[in-house]
Amino acid sequence: MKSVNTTCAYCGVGCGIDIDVINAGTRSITLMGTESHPANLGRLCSKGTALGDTVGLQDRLLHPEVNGRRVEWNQAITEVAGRLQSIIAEHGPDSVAFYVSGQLLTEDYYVANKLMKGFIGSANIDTNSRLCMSSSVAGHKRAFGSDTVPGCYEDLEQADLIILTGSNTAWCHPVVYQRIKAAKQKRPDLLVVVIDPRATATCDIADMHLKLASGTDGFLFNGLLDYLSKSNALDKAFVQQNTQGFEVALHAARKSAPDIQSVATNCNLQAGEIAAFYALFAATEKTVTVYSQGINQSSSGTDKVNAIINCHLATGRIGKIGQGPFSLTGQPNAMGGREVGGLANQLAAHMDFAPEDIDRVQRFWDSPRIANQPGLKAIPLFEAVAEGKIKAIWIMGTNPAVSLPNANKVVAALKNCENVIVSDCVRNTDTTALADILLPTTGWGEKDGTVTNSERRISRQRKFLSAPAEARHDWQIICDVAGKLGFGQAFDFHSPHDIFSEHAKLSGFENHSKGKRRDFNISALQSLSQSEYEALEPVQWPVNQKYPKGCKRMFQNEQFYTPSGRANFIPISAQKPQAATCSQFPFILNTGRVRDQWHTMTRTALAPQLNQHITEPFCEMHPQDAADLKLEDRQLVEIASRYGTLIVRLQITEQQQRGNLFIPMHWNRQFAAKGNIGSVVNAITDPVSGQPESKHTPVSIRPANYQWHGFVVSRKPLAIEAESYWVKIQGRSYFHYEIAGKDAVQNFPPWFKQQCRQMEGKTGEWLEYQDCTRQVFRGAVFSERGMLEAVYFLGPDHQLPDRSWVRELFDAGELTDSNRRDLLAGIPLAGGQNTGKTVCACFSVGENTIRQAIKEKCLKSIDAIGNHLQAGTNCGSCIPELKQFISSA
Ligand SMILES: Nc1nc2c(c(=O)[nH]1)N[C@H]1C(S)=C(S)[C@@H](COP(=O)(O)OP(=O)(O)OC[C@H]3O[C@@H](n4cnc5c(=O)[nH]c(N)nc54)[C@H](O)[C@@H]3O)O[C@H]1N2
Ligand SMILES: Nc1nc2c(c(=O)[nH]1)N[C@H]1C(S)=C(S)[C@@H](COP(=O)(O)OP(=O)(O)OC[C@H]3O[C@@H](n4cnc5c(=O)[nH]c(N)nc54)[C@H](O)[C@@H]3O)O[C@H]1N2
Ligand code: SF4
Ligand SMILES: [Mo]
Repeated sequence: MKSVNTTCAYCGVGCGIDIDVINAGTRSITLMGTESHPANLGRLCSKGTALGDTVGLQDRLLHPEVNGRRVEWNQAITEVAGRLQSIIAEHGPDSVAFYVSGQLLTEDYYVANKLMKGFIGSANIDTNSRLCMSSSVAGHKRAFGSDTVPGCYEDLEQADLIILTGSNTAWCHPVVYQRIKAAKQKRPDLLVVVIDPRATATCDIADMHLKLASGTDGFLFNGLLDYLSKSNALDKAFVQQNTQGFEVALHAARKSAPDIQSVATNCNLQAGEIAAFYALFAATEKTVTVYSQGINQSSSGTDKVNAIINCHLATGRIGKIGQGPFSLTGQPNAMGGREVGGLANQLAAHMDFAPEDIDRVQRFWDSPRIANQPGLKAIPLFEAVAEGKIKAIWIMGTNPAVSLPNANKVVAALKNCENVIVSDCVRNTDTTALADILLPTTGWGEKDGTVTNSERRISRQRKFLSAPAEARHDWQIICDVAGKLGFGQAFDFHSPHDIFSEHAKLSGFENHSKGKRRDFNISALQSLSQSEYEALEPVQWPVNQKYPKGCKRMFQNEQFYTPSGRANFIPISAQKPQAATCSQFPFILNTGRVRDQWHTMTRTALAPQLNQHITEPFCEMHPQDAADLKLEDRQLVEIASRYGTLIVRLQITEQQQRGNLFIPMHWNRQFAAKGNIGSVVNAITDPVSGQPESKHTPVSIRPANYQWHGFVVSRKPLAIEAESYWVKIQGRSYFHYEIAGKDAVQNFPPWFKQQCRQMEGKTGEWLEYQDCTRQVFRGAVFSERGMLEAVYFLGPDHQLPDRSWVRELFDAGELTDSNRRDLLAGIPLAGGQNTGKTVCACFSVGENTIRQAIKEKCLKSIDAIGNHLQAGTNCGSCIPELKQFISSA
């Protein structure tokens, strides 16, 4: 058995993974982190570890469909090209659009961009990176004249101070977090400051947590710039020789942050904690400031990025070991997408719409026409679909019906549009439900190509499984459509290698002249042979004559990509978020991620062990706010904004600050009745980058009144449309549903019984328990073979038995008589164990098991828990929770 080395399908850390295919027929694999990959050095997080459970064929889109009918590929391609062609002929190139994704491989992305901009001749191609990295891109370009991430992961290990702002690193970039944590353990002098309106798992390693008011980082960093100047902490020589615009920026900073007290007022922090943070920054040369969506997803995200960069330029802390601003990218190929020009305001190879760039790219592509101005960014692009100005949209590798703000409007727009083309590897998503044409793509493990991680490192994704049924590679589908449109010659690519070579060549094309150099240059890779491309080792761009082996750190020579070669200070007038709370919508809704799910769950929800840590969409709220509104922990609540509503379970926690709520972004119509976060999030955007403010929506919250609550566990999936609240959770041998109903509880069993009758067979058996006065109902169905097939538990409120032991009965096989009695009693009377919510996803260890072991065996450390139960010994993501259990014991 030969291992295949590839890169993880998920986050921008870009971990290397070694795969062993156990059985290609059943698609069974084992995997481990690649020891030699510079991003992870053998580590993986819970999501990477569970990738093997996501490569099955369950839920895959396997055949092309047009208007709901299965068709041959040739017909699907003809249909796509035909529709595009006739719309373009009648309404011009700007009447069609592509909406693509940072989860496409660079090669897929390159041809999509080339087709739209260079051959269709419109720049109406935008990407979900608009919702993710576009403020960072815009901030980099304003400061450096290029979209350059200066540093590398090693800088985090070499720093003396790491500031994590707007980043829940522990859950979203877990392997980077593990590296920071390991460095801190080795060298306790390495200090970590977390800046976040809520306490997160990342705070576990924080020496200081600034729990600032939502959206106020601009004030904090403007105040820091002023402080650095007043306390003589500037690198004056660097500022003078390598930058421009310092005085104006300082003046602007002082205007919005005249003193620490005013920063404290705006950020709702103590003056003392701000002073301590400023003093730490001023005193620590080796400082890295890491930022992610808490900064980018804001109506002034670009300004916040520049407020941070300003402080690094003022202290000369950039391009040096252990120093620099560091934008952590989200998706596996967020960076690759920027390199090929996937955003509507970029061209290709880090070129823009300057006349000489347009000319250069057109000559290189030898294209008949080329877009000569930026296209529509994601939010206005979907508005144009709603208005009927865009008449055909091709969506690839993203799920906008869930992930765009004001998603109800997006859904309505796509419903109205007659030409919605969706390329996806998964059959049922909220977006595929709206498609007129469905194109089945290969997925992770079946495709070949490259991705670029947060530290500019290009790694190969390699295929280890064959494409199932009729699935095709994204690049092939795009090239086929291009061919049908008459552009066959320019899209005559036979492999990802062909495309990569052209992409690499373009990056070096006329990229030498002084003052006009571009940062992105991988021209040294343009002549790789097919086998060299196959064997390509992870390498950080630029990779050119000067850096044939790649380059760890940019700006070491203190030269930037502006015409003058100097970096720009940007004057920032700090802004509060655009939408303010009001009496109707008095709470601020913050949204983001949880540890074990990836975005809209199309893949992570297939992995049973990733569905156990957090099973339902929830809303975090401060205890005092909950007390004021008389809301109870775990009750169902309705959240409403100007845009829409959703229903989630309340989670009362001190981690939240007063007036703020937090709901994860993941759940949608495939997994929950009313959990789609996009339907409430406001579509307000940053004026420079166009990135939506997904972290700040004014909302209201009230109890969602249900007559009864319950849960069902079944060996087979059930249809439960009858109930107005449901959440679906997939386990290894069962499907678990949380449900609640508004009408009489007696109405519940019919649909359930109907479906169970088939499971029962002829000689199966029903057990039922009814207590009409207490409104408690339980039931179980056993098959002819005595196997437990389905159970339900209903009650008048959400205080129901623990689910873990019930689910374990499904894994157990045949049940004993006492198991049966337990089921009716609603508790494990004898012998059974409530392991509780799964905390360690890697080894499936539950909360109750851990708490019990801590108590009974007097476990006092993470190591002791690890030795005893294995929990926390693989990816380590659960360690913050384990610590809480120890301290509460
Ligand atoms: N488990 C998991 N990991 C992922 C992903 C996933 O879906 N699941 N997605 C990947 C992708 S595409 C991305 S973009 C990254 C995102 O990675 P992160 O940006 O780390 O993740 P988020 O949870 O979106 O938001 C980060 C934090 O910003 C905080 N925040 C909100 N408002 C503010 C503010 O005004 N100021 C500050 N300083 N902080 C604020 C939130 O409370 C939250 O804790 O994660 C990647 N990794
Ligand atoms: N409220 C709120 N909304 C947010 C955010 C937030 O923090 N809060 N974050 C935003 C951010 S940062 C991001 S990145 C977006 C992510 O949002 P999306 O991009 O919409 O989320 P995904 O679930 O990753 O969607 C990827 C889709 O591509 C499919 N897919 C996987 N592999 C392939 C492939 O190889 N080819 C093709 N064609 N399809 C494939 C998957 O099945 C899935 O349907 O969400 C944004 N929306
Ligand atoms: S840290 Fe990111 S890239 Fe690494 S294994 Fe986890 S999800 Fe995959
Ligand atoms: Mo993202």
